Amino acid sequence: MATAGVQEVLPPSLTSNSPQPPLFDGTTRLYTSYICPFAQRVWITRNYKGLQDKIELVGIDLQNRPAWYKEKVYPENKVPSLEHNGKILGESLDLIKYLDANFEGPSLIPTDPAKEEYGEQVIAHVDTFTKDLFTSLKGDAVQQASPAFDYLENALGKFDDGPFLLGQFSWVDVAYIPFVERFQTVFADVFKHDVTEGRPKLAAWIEVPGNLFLGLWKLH
Ligand SMILES: N[C@@H](CCC(=O)N[C@@H](CS)C(=O)NCC(=O)O)C(=O)O
Repeated sequence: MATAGVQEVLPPSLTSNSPQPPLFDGTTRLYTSYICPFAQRVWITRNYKGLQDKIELVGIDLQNRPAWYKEKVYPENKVPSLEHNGKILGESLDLIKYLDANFEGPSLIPTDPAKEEYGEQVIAHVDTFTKDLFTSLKGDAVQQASPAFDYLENALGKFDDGPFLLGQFSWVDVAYIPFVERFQTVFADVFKHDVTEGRPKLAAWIEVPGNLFLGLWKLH
């Protein structure tokens, strides 16, 4: 894995006062917020594939967004977005696949049809998963979040050729890990609850990608 242990100096996040970087000058840019879990999916993909020198990070301060971002770059006004080949593309899950298909580096999409199919199924669940976790915070969080974490524990048992959701590391792990890492921290800090307790596969899974990738967004 190309990126373990590499610490990148992150460019400062641009604010409403910041001039717009050149657009469509041939540079590939990932417009991002370093703390956004959706954007982190694409950031992980970029780094896993070893594309740090090919894709420039442009940090955006979401609390004090530059007007040019919505007006000139990405009308949806969200991060992440990717500037590539004269176009701006969005949506984190689409961008993982786009980077995988259009750039060099190890692939994140398995070729085994059984893994491909199961991957699509687990990806189709990710929005429900994150919604359920956010909703749980409004009630008895530990109890209400339990089925979501059980879902992952169960999914992790499907392939046994590695600790990841499809056995081998894939885009499915990338889709989940920024959210799981966050909720694990919130549950530990706020509710004094370890979400990996009684979930050995989840514990092993969090440890591996966690060690590999958490450094990406804990540097600033
Ligand atoms: N479905 C989008 C969601 C992206 C998203 O909601 N990003 C948040 C930051 S974490 C954002 O840009 N929010 C700004 C806004 O909604 O105005 C994706 O997967 O890329």
